[in-house]
Amino acid sequence: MKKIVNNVTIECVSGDIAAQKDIAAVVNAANAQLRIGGGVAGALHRAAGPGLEEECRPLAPIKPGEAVITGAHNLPNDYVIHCLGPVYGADRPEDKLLADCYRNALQLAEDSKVDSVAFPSISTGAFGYPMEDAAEVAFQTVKEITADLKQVRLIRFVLFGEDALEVHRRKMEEVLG
Ligand code: AR6
Repeated sequence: MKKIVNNVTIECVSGDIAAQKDIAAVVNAANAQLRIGGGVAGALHRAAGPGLEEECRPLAPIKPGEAVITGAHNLPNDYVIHCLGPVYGADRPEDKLLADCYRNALQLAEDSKVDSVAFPSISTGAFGYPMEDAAEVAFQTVKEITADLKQVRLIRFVLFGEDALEVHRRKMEEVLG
């Protein structure tokens, strides 16, 4: 499913964030220490190899809502953008912190002249953010920012499984029309 807003294509697919061969920058749902973890952080670090953790070490720790950019090592991309999402119910206000993740990640992509970015559904795994609410924040934030993007022309949401894809499809229709 695709929408075009201000000349930026926004799409949802189901798949693995570590296998997005045609995308310049993939976003990591990171931990504060930027170490290998479970979920997205596990998949990306395993596929990237140990060089990614090494490059991350001097950049850590990061705070909820922050993002940093590194090379992609053995991943089929040019960059990894690491975002620390809010822990639902603990880092507040969670909607603002989650929006900061998307905004800061896209700003780093712009600064690095990246034309395509793939996001996972940040905070909706180990960090417990209800997916429907998180998807609303994600699409609203992306919608608002499209007018300012000069480099990024494709934003892909890579969802883990058909249920997650369906939630995002519905929300995308609601928010982006
Ligand atoms: N590709 C795409 N989406 C995935 C993948 C994948 N390979 N694996 C899981 N998801 P999470 P968080 C989905 O837990 O909630 C880590 O251990 C998953 O179903 O990766 O931000 C870090 O070390 C969920 O919908 O990220 C941190 O400590 C979404 O991606 C903490 O978890 C995010 O799940 C970050 O928690």
